[in-house]
Amino acid sequence: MTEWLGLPALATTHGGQIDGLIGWTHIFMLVLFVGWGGFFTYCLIRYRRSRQPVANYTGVRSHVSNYSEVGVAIVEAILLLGFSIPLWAARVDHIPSESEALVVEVTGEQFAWNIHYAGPDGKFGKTDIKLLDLQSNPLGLDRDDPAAKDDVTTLNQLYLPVNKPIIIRLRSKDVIHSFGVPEFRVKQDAVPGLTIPLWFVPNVTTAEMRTRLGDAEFQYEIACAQLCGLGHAKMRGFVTVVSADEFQKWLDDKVKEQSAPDPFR
Ligand SMILES: [Cu+2]
Repeated sequence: MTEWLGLPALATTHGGQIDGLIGWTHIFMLVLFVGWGGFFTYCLIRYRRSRQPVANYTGVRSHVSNYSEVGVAIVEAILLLGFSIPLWAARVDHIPSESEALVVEVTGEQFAWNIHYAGPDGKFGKTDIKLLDLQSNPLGLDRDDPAAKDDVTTLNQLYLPVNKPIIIRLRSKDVIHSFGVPEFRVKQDAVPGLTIPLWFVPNVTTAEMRTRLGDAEFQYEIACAQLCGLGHAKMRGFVTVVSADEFQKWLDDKVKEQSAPDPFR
């Protein structure tokens, strides 16, 4: 219904509502544009100098402009109260419970996305700034913490199961970044010192999207949506949406790979 907007393909359950709102706002703005434009043109011609050489001291007597302004205000109130606020409330107020969702911590830094999964125990291990190492341990994860043993971290690779609520806990290590995935219709600033949750339900796997778009190379991309420094344009992450089974297998493999004792320690 909103194809005429030319938005990126849609891949989350709530995205249709956002597109609908964008669509209605465009239609309404078009009506306003034509209305005001027409009125402006009418005034230019009707009150041109040759026809109206002397100012009219009584002014407009009709109330049409009052009524039309009230009409505009009503439509705006409907868009705001009927569409925008409920949609916003669903994003920020009705976050699904963590037991039925997958929680992933995403930490932005100049210029990469660090992804952190809690692993099979569902508990995120402790992190400590003293353990931070840009190459080997960019999150400062304390592998001696029992909860950290099965944690999985990746750089710029976010794997997600399809049709499951995903809660992202968004953070930043340095400056303000912004986590944006256009196909998911989500965008949220990552602010140093804050942990900001955002959630969505991806409903199209990467493979399905590749067939749908006829593009075998297609990737969901995390684009940093705040100018965050010189490497901002390179700050890309990739999201791979897979079936629940494939996700489990990927996670198990990663757990095995990353919890193996480090021979260099
Ligand atoms: Cu950034």
